[in-house]
Amino acid sequence: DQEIEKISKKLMKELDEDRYRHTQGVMYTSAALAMRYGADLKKALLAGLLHDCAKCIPGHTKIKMCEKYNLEISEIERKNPSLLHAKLGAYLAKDKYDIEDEEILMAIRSHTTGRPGMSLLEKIVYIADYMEPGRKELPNMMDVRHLAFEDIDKCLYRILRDSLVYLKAQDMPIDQTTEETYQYYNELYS
Ligand code: DGI
Ligand code: FE
Ligand code: FE
Ligand code: FE
Repeated sequence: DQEIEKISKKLMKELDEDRYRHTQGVMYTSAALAMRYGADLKKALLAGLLHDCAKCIPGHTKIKMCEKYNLEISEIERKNPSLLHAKLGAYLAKDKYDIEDEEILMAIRSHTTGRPGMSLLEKIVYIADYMEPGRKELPNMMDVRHLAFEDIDKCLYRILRDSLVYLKAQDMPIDQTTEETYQYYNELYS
């Protein structure tokens, strides 16, 4: 596909080698999940490809850019500017990569913290980000990869839960949206 090729080339200049490989992994994993669940294949490819487009921008530059583009920065984001790569990525996907589709932009925006009431495409990108083949082999990975094709909502809940446990164990500050997303899906699927 021409658009995918063009964006890939551009991304190769913005990302380091590992991150580029990761985004290719997320792109194809998103496509596989889109096939399984009947989501729009092209949207899944584009959202997966672009989800981390702002990841390799230095922290202080991320903050500057968010201020310039009037993207809100929470206390926790100011302390952990890495979290900003999701909303900044959605902004850049539109501004620099000419993505107009709101579903794709939302999937990029919500891929780090999740969001209560995620669309199918958002779930796909969130899950693909976690389980693409290049990801570190966490102990739960076999289960997550199996569940992803068995029951997407159970899989999403499993990742949200494991991630929150991990963040708390590491004593990392929890973003409000991360917490709200977990609570929302905990009531639905626990
Ligand atoms: O960008 P990726 O590494 O591919 O993946 P991602 O965008 O899902 O980011 C994962 C990182 O984000 C992981 O190291 C945990 C962190 N994270 C997610 N939610 C929160 C968080 N970190 C903090 N401090 N608080 C959160 O709520
Ligand atoms: Fe990310
Ligand atoms: Fe993630
Ligand atoms: Fe990622």
